Amino acid sequence: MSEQKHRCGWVALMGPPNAGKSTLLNAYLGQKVAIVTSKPQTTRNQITGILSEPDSQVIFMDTPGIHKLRGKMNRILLQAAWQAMASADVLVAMLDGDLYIRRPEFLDKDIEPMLKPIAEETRPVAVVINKIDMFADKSKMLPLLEKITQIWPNAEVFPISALTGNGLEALLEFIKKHLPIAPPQFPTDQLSTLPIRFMAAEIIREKLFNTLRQELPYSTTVDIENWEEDKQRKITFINAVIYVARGTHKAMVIGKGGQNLKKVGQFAREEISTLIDQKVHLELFVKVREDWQEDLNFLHSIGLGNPHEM
Ligand SMILES: Nc1nc2c(ncn2[C@@H]2O[C@H](COP(=O)(O)OP(=O)(O)OP(=O)(O)O)[C@@H](O)[C@H]2O)c(=O)[nH]1
Ligand SMILES: [Mg+2]
Repeated sequence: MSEQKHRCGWVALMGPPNAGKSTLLNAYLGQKVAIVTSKPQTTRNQITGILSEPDSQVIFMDTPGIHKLRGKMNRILLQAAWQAMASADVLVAMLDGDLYIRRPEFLDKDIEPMLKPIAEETRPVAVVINKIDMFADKSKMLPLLEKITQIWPNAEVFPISALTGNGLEALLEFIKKHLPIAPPQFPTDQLSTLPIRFMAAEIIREKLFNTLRQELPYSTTVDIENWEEDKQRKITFINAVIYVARGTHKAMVIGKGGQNLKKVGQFAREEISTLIDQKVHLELFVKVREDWQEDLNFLHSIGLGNPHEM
């Protein structure tokens, strides 16, 4: 491909919580840059993933799910999503096809916040119906397709499964086709614009989501306090703090005989070690910080709202 034909641009992955946005990003990159859990509202930042191919560089912005919730942290999360939308060349709005086929009543509520912004959009929009692996009878999708074409006639619709990879090529073709002709903006071996220690904190947060029950993970957050590389011994020493919002949560995070914390630490250490390709010594501390979700300075200090300034 000649240099003049090279395309490069920004793509916003948006949609309601749990639709599979982060899963799609990881699928395109063939590597995990965004954490994924079965619980909604996992992503808390704008996560970038850079897909470099000979003819193009697609810079994806994975975003927190768009939903209506109060509180300072949730406002920051929504801001991250709308900011990504504002700076994108191409928009990808993702819906959980499986959910609306099982529970059609969720559709209107989920699309409501995006209804007008997307309908009035002049940039290229792909509406993605994800999780098609979950229903064998594809005709069940028809009412959903009909509704989308009606409310967003400007969008092109792509049924996909981010999990199995079905439909991903067609969607990527659409994205690439609509990117501006431009040289790569990042080195072609760079996977994300996020600092590695932010990614490590995210990995720990994912393990908290997987290990802790019910609502508890939502009131936790992770901050890397210390990161030191012993170049001679080829070990990275990491101290991370898990913040909880209440004293009672502390014991729950630690678990009986420390079993939860041990599990989180072990899984996170393995994954961070793979990420940085080095042995990792990880120490986790649990601290109570009441109302951390309402403390803007604290939220900023741990990279929420402005992850690039961590
Ligand atoms: N069956 C099926 N499950 C999927 C698919 N894509 C994602 N999932 C699952 O859906 C859940 C949510 O996926 P995420 O990628 O975390 O969703 P998200 O949109 O990033 O969610 P938030 O960050 O919370 O907004 C996870 O359990 C995924 O494994 C798919 O194509 N098929
Ligand atoms: Mg996500």
